Amino acid sequence: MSVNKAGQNDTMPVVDSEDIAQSVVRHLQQSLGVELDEAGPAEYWEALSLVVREIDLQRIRATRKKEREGKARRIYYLSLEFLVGRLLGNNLHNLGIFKETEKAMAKLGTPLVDILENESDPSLGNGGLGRLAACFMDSMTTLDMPAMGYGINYRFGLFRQSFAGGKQVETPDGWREDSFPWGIERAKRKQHVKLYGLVREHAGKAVWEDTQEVLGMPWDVPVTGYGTGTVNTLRLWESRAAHGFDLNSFDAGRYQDSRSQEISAENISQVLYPNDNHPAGKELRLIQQYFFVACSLADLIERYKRENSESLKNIADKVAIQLNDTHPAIAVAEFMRVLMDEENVVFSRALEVTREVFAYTNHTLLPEALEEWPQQLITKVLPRHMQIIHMINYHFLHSEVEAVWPGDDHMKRRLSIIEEPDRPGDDQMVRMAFLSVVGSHKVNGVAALHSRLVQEKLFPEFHHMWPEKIINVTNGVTPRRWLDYCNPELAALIDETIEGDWRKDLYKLGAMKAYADDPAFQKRFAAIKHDNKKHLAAVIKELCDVDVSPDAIFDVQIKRLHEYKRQQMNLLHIMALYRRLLDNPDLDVPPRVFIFGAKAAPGYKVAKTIIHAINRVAERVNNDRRIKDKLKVVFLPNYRVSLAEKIIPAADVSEQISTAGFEASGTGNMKFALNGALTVGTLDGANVEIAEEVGDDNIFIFGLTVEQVSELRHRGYNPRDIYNRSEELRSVIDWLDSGDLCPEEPEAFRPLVEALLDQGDYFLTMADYQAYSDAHERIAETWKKPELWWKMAITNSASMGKFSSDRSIQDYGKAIWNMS
Ligand code: GL9
Repeated sequence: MSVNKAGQNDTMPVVDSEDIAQSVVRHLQQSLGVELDEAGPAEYWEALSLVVREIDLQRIRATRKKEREGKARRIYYLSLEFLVGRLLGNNLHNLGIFKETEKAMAKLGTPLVDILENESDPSLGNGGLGRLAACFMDSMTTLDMPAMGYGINYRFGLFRQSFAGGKQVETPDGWREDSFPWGIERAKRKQHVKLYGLVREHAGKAVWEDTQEVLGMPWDVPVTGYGTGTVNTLRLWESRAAHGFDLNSFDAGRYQDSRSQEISAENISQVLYPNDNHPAGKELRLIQQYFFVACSLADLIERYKRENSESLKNIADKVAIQLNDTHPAIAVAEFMRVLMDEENVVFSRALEVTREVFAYTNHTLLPEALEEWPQQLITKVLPRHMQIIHMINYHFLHSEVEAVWPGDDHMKRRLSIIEEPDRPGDDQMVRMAFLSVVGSHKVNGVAALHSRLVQEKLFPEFHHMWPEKIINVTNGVTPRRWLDYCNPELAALIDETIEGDWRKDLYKLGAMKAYADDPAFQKRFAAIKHDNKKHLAAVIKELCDVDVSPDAIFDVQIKRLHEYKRQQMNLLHIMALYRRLLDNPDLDVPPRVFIFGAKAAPGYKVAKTIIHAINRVAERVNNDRRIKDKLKVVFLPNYRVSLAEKIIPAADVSEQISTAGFEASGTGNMKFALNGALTVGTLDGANVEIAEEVGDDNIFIFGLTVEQVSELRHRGYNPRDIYNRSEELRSVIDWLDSGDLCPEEPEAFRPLVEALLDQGDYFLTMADYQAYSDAHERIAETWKKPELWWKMAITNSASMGKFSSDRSIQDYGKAIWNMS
């Protein structure tokens, strides 16, 4: 019997490789009906997942029992996205049985690494916001908080991306067609959701009737924590037709109708909308939002009643609900509806309770990202909710706004949850962010700078009315997935070097600073990076068929493709480097590999143009022998969590180059620094705090600050002036525009050129270009001094204590959820 690293406690039977091997064989034969000699890595993956699931389920029962007996407030995290990534390897790490499982599988003759590659990523999110939700579930569980995540079990996650002639092609991600042993259907907890219909008054009470009904079936995914017996649940709802066929219409002529009704009910959980920082505005999306909110609130209220009392008047003592962005904002109206219509609570008390229960996290300042729904649409789909929103708005404007700005109708119009139309007759829009602020006791931004801008620019009037309401909780990432699991060699080196378990307390990494200068330690740190780069080089070869050397600088930008993130600035600089090398092939510069990974929203034209342009430049550069391998460019297709896990440990340089004021936080920035990459970045989002933690000497900061951005806009800015002045920029933009890179479609890159030169360069790519290029010069100079480079890299990793999602969750606990 071996003792596990995670210090398993009494709820965890100690398991060794022999136990694991036996359980795997048992599941192969008895659960899957596969003989040992028929089993390949895919069968082993499934059997091993069932072994882990068995442990998870045992612990879930123990956790629930403990929670029922405990007095603690439960946290419900409502999110349309949970980008959980692959679960088997991560769960093995969290349970502390990774090493024993490696041995077990070696005995059975198939290496664990090969087995783990058989899991498809559940891509139930678009990017940072969804991944944050997954990191938070990991941390809440690790911290033994009674917590539950609620979301949607999409049949199709984020689309799969491939390239044709360098252009993005999207195909559906039918991830559940592969088996998903982690999801457990819980029919006993199904819910019924009403939609459409009308509101009538019966005996002075509003009654919502003539509705259509949809069934919500919960799928539970266990969430393991690290070094604890606690296993929490992520409950994902799937929609189904409530009654199968409508029997009344089940006659020959109307058969078609009854089928189509069933299909439309199931459509609700069919597909994740692929938008980043831009709402789709579709009726089905509103229905998705309401569907999962209604199921989740009904479910948590049922639990509250089972465990506490039939009356909901003290529910806030036991329940905290966090809204992950405005996507679940309709929950405010739904909770009010349940309290008023089903529990007979009067309006004013219902609003008090709602505010005590709810809190809202804002994740973006982009004006186009702030969700608004036409009043008419809400009235059609959710007539009672629209009435309730009017009631909330009336109370808010006429007693709360009135108290602060008496008689000020202008202010009432500005702050109204229901926007006045610009022109009479236009649709009135419901501002979901305002509903969220008004319905919550706390609102938080996701990095210090972002939260300040939320207070000062986004919601200044709310901040004036309620100076305590808007606060900051800086994002974080789980060190379990983003160091322990994805970079095991570095994790082992750290274990050998410092005292205590950094997996549970990331500040402990600070002790590594003492080794930043140590040549022996530097050598080992650098060797691990080199090893990781070799692995990534093999992945690049496989996916892009490009040879890259692990001795080159690996410079990485992986994130959604968006103009504010400025992949186009990176591209312009690469094109310039290439031209410099063509002018002088013996230029004394370190060899560099620029690595991209990004999906563009299918309807976002300029973003797709940028992908196309990067791919075309890559093709040209990679096939040019004149530059002697000093420059390579690769765009890895289908960027997703499992690819990030391979890229991040291998990065030397982390590109975090958004226009200041646009990236709310970023979380990739934290993952890179944790794994010893140096950041080239603007003073935006959490970069500001990363710079504070690592010190100005250990990061390459460049570019305009938030203040300078608004000053420049104010003064008036013409990107053409910069184009005219800069020979280098002119030459690369003209090249892009010349048709040379895409002869079969010479206008292909026009939308990008226009955005940069003719449409005002809203994201100030031209304005920041020179500073960016200079920062890269500094990077190249630093690379030439390895002792300095590795000192900086080690210092970065050692300084990431603050950016553990455990710290974020503790902040939420104290400042928002009132946990002792
Ligand atoms: C985002 C912000 O843009 C990021 O800066 C932030 O780190 C994350 C998490 O707080 O939230 N908001 C947002 O809409 N997205 C974010 O990543 N977009 C996606 O998730 C696609």
